[in-house]
Amino acid sequence: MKWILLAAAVLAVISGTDVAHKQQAINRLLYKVTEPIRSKFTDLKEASKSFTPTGAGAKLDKEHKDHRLLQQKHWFSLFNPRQREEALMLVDALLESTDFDHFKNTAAYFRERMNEGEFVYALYVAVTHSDLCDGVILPPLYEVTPHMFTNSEVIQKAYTAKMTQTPAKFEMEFTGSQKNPEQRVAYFGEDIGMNSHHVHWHMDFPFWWHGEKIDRKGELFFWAHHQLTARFDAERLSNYLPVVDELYWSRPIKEGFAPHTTYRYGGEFPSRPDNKIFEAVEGVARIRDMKEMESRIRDAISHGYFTSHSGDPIYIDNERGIDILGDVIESSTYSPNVEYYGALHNYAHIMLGRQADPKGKFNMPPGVMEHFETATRDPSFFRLHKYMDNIFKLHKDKLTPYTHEELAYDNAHITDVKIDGELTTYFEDFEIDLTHAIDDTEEIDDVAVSTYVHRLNHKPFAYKIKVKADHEDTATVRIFLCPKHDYNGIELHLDEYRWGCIEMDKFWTHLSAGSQEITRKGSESSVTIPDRVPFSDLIKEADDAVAAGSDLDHKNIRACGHPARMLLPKGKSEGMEFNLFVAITSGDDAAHPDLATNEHGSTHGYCGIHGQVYPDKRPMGFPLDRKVTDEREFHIDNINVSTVKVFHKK
Ligand code: CUO
Repeated sequence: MKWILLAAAVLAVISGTDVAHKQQAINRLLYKVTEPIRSKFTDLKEASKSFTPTGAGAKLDKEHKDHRLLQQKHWFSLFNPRQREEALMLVDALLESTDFDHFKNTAAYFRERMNEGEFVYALYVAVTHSDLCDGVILPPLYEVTPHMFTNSEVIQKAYTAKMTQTPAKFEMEFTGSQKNPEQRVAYFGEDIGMNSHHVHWHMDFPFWWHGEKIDRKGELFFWAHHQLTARFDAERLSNYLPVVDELYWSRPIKEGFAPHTTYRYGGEFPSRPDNKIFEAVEGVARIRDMKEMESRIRDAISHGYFTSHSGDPIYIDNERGIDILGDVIESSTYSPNVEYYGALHNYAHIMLGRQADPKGKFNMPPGVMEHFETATRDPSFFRLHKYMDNIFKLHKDKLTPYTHEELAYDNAHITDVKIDGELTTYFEDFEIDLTHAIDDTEEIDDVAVSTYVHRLNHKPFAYKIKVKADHEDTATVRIFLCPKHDYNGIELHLDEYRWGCIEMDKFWTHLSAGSQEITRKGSESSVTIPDRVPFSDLIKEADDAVAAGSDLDHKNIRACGHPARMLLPKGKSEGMEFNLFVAITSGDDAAHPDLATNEHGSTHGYCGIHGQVYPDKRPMGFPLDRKVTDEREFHIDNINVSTVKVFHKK
C-alpha cells in the first residue's frame, strides 16, 4: 500500500499534477493580475493564446467574441447582476474541469480576456470549491487586490516609491479622525484579517451558489454574522462605546463614512455624510420595498411558517427554522420563495452602498457596502447586521427554552475553570506587501514597497477545565466569552448577556472515568485561523518544490476563519470583566465520529467543514441561542460560568 501511494506521488510530480505544480500555477495566474500573463510563464502564456474553451467556457467565450463582456480595467462588484453573471460563467467553466490542466488553461485563457475583478473572484471561488485544487493555498487577497484593503494615501505613496525606484515602507492609519468616536473601533472594521475572513466566508457560502447542497448554509449566514456583531459590540464596550444600534429605514443613517479608499480603476469609493436620509435607489429598490420585505419576514416569524412558491407552509418554529430564515433574509438560492420574501440583506447592502448617488446622476462607482472586502469598514455595516440579527433573535426567542434534559449531561461534573496565562491584548504592527498595488511591466524591476498596519493581538493563554466524569465517554466542550456588564456598568443576567456571547471554541474530547483536567489552548480554537501565508512565500515555496521535484504538504488549510490574534476582544487597561461560559455536553452532539481526534480543517465554528455536514448536531450557538426564562436550569454540573478579566496593554 505504502509503495502504491509513493508511486502515485512520484507520478503526480512527474506529470505536474502534484500540489507544488498546482500551487505554482495558481500563484502565476494571480501574479500581477492587471497585467498580461508574464511571458516566462510559458505554459500559461501559450494556453492564453491557443486554448479552446469547452462547455460553460465556450459559452463565456462567445460572450467575449460578441463583445458583451465587461471591459478590463473597470471596477467589479458581485452585487452587480450582469458582472456577477459573467464571473459565474467562469466559475462554472472552471468547476466543470475534470483535470487540473483544463482548469488551469481555462483560467489562463480568460485571464487575458475578462475583467480582472471578475477573474479574481471566479478563480478564488473555483479554487475554494474544486477538488482539483485540494492543497492549494490561496494568496492573501490583501496582497493580490490591495486597493480593497488599504487606503488611498498608502497607494499614492506606493506609486511614488515605484516611480522614483525607491524602496519604501510606510504606516497606514485607520480611516477618519479622533473627532469621530467610531474611529475607536476602526481597528476591528478595518482589520485586514477580519476583512479577509469575511470575504472568504462569502466565497465558501456564496448566496448565488447552485452547486452541490451546502449543509446549514442559511444558519451559517446567521451565525457567522451574529458573531461578527457580537464581537463588534464587545470591542465597543472595550472602548467605552455603547453597543451598536440597529438600522431603521425611516430614520437618518446616523453615522456617515468617508472611506479614503480608491478603486484600482474607477476612482474613489463614494462617501456618505452623517444623518443621511435614506433614498430609493433607482433600479434597485424603494424604501417601502425594503420595509415590505421586512414585514413579510416578520409576519412569517409571527406565524411560525414561511409560504413556499406553491403556497405550502414551511414551518420554522423548530431547530432547523433558523436555516430557512437565514436563506430567506440573505437571500440565497435556497430561499423558498424569493419572489415574495425578496432579498432583504443583499438589497440592503446595495441601498447603503448607493446613498451617495442614489439616482446614478454622478456615475459614482459602488460604495464600500457593495463589496465583502470593504463592507465592514463602514459603521452602517454593523447597524445593518444588527437589524437583521434582531430579526433572527425574534425567531429564536419564540422557541421553547431548553429543558433540563436538553441542557444536562449527567456524566460530567465541572469542578473548576481557570485561565493559564493572561488574557491580555495589545496592538502590534503588521507589514503588507504592496508589490501588486502598482502597475509595471516585465522590463521594470520591482521595488520593495510595503505598508504596516496596527492590528490587535493577544498573549498566549489556555483554558484549564477540571472535570470529574462518572464513566469514560466522548464529550462536547463549548466555550463562550460574554460581556458581564452593559455600557452603563450594570451587571447583566444570563438572558440579557447570552445574545452578546462570543463563541471562543468548541471541541470534542475524550473523558476518562474520574477526575481530570482538560487543557485547551486559545490558539487551538475552532473558530480561528493563523496568519495567512504571504504571497511571496507561496511563490518561493512552490517554485523551490517544483525545481527540486518534490511536493508540498498543504493539509487542511482554510481561508475562512476569524484571525487567531483577534480571538479576544480588546478589553480595558484596568481589566474588563467577562463571563467565561463553559458547557460540556454529550459527545453524541458530534455529526462525525472522529471529531475528538480530527478537527477537519479546524475552523468549523463559523465556517463549517468544507464539503461535509456541520460538525455539531445542535443549533449554532447552543445552549445560549434560546430564551432563558429560568436561570436555574443552567445551574447544573456540566455548565460553569466564571468571571475573567481581559486587560489591554499599550
Ligand atoms: Cu457578510 Cu452582509 O453579509 O456582509
